[in-house]
Amino acid sequence: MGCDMWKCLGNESTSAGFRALAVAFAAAWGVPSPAWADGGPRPWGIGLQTGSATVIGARIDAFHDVLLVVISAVVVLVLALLVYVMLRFNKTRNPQPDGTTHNLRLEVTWTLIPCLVVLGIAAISFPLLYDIDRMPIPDLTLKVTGHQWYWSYAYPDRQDVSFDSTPIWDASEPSDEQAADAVRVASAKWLIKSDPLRLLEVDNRVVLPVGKVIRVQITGSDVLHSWFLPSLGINRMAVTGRLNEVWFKIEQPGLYYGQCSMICGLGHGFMPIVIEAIPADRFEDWVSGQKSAGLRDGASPHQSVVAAR
Ligand SMILES: [Cu+2]
Repeated sequence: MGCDMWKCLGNESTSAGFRALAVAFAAAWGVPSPAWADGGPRPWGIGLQTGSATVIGARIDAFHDVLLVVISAVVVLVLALLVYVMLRFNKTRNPQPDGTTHNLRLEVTWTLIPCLVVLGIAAISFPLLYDIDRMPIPDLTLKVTGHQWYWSYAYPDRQDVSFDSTPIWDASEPSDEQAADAVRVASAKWLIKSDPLRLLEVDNRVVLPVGKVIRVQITGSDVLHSWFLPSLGINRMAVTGRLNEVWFKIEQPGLYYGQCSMICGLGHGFMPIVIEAIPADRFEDWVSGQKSAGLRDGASPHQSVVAAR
C-alpha cells in the first residue's frame, strides 16, 4: 500500500513552517513515495524489509533518499571541478600561473551555496529529530531486556504478561529433527502464520496492536545489546542499569523483523526480533489468553543451545 509523501513528511507535530520547507525541499529533489513494510527480506532486496511501517520510519527513509541525491550532486560537482583544474591548469597547458589571490564574488558564492545546502538539510532533519524524540501519550508500554543471547519482553500495564523470545534455527542447525520440533511447537503460538525465516524467526513473537502509540523501554541484563527494527525506524541500545525509551505507532498489520545491532558476544548473530502487529481488539484477546495460560515463561529447547555457544 503506498504512502502519501505529504503525510509521511508532515507529521502533525511538526511546525507548519518547517513542514512546508521540508516538503518543498523533498518535492524539489523528487522524493519517491515510500511504501509500507510488507513482509520479510527478499532475495536481492535493499534493506531488511521493503518500506516502513511507521510514519516516522517513512520520513527517515525519505530523508535518506534526499541526502543520497544531495551528496551525489556534491560529489559530482567537486569531482568535475577537480578534473577541470587538473586538465586546464596543469604545468604543460598553463606554465605561467595567474597571480590572483582574491575574488570576492567567487568566495561569497562558494561559501553561500554550501550554507544553503546545509540549511536545506537542517530544515528536514531538525523537525524529524524533534518528532522522533517527542513521544505522544502512550497507549501501551513494552519492556525489552537484552540478554546473552535472546530478548525478553514484558507488558507492565497488561497484567505483567512476560516471556522470553529465543531464535529458531533453520533446518540445518542444530539438527533437522530439533529444528522441525522447535518450529512445530513455536508456530502453534503464532497469530500470523508464516514460514520461518532463517536466523530471523523466534519461538515467542512480540504481539502489538496496530494504530496505538507504543512506548518501548529497553534495558540490558549483562552486556550492551541494541534493539534494531529498521522497518519501524527504531534502533535503541540496551544498557545494563539504564532504561532507554523510544516510541512508535505501527500503521499496518503484519510481521516486522529485526536483530540485535550491537556486537554482544558469541551469539550476537542469533538474537532476532519478530513483531506481530494485529488489530487492537485482537490484541486484547491475546492478552486475555496469556493471562489464562498462566503467563508464558518462554522456556525453549533452544535456549540451552544458545547458552552453550
Ligand atoms: Cu548483539
